[in-house]
Amino acid sequence: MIWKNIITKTAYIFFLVFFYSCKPLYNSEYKKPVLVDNKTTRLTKKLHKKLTYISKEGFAIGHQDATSYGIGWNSLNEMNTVESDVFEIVKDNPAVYGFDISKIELESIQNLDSVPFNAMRNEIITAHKNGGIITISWHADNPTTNGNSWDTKSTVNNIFTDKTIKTKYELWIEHLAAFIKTLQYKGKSIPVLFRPFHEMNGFWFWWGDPNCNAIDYIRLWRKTVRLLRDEHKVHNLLYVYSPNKLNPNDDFMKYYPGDNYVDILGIDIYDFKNAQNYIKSVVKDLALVKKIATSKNKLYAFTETGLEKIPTPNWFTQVLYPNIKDSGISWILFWRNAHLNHYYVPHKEHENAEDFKVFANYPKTLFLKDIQNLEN
Ligand code: BMA
Repeated sequence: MIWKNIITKTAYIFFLVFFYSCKPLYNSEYKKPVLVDNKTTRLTKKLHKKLTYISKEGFAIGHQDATSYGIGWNSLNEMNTVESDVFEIVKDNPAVYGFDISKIELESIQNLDSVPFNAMRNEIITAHKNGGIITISWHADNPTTNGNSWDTKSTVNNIFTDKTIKTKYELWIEHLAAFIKTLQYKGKSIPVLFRPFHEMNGFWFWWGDPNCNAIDYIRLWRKTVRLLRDEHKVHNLLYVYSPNKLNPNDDFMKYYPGDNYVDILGIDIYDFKNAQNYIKSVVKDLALVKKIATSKNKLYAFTETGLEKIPTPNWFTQVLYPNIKDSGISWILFWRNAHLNHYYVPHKEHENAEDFKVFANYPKTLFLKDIQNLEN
């Protein structure tokens, strides 16, 4: 009898130890999401979980083309010693690395901003290896005119009604899938936050309002997901839907492709040298995105932002931070540091460099070192 008790007790203790050691690092509030791809890879599911955990602690800081080039340097230059403009200031890299695969559809060797795809692939692998998160946007060309993303001549309907354009678009997705499939580390696909056809409520892209109506947009999005997921068996993507800042008559959901086609909601909002307007949009739009995303058990993010050349003193600590600190976003992405007339993260000599450092020291702003040891 005594032995039986001891055995039962020991088994119980074993069970408890086993149960607690299996308990995920993430808090118990983590509700298993329904993802767009039910064949999504284990690492992609983990990325989703990691983002959930991050959003409870603060938000991951991202920079577009962070490691490709910056002010006064380019990674292609053999003499280059700079890791990223973020690193130059805060001695840490961003947690989120943004890339754009414009021109991959044409099998071009480099993207619209002259980043060679081979270099991009290496940067993606390194970022992932170091525990960073990858997000990819796609400034796709216009399949009807062969103009770029800003060629607004109507084209989306042609993808469904014109056989030549349809075939061409499908081939483009084949090229895109082929690139995504090369993003591998230790034999496993690198998870990617894929953010195609962004800012569709703006007038500047061929997939945007009024150049493409909501019905066509949704058809295009769904077709793209189906081609990647079902035909090309790409299973390492989380799909991110990100309209631009909402103008008074805009409806965030007007172009929404549906819960089964979107994993994460986002929004792009820029400060066009009007802090009051920017703050108003940030507060109002992020609250709305939060409300919608939460009701759908989806994550949400501030998918693009910045103030070009950052002329406003203490912009990061006084304009941006107080208005996002309790927003619940998973990440925020500053746009690219292209050259001295187009950059969104301060360079070393910039008057806001110190302010960015202070911003980076706040507990909620998570850079690479803050997230790299979270289970990957
Ligand atoms: C825009 C600008 C362009 C760039 C494009 C794609 O916002 O930065 O110069 O070509 O993004 O990265």
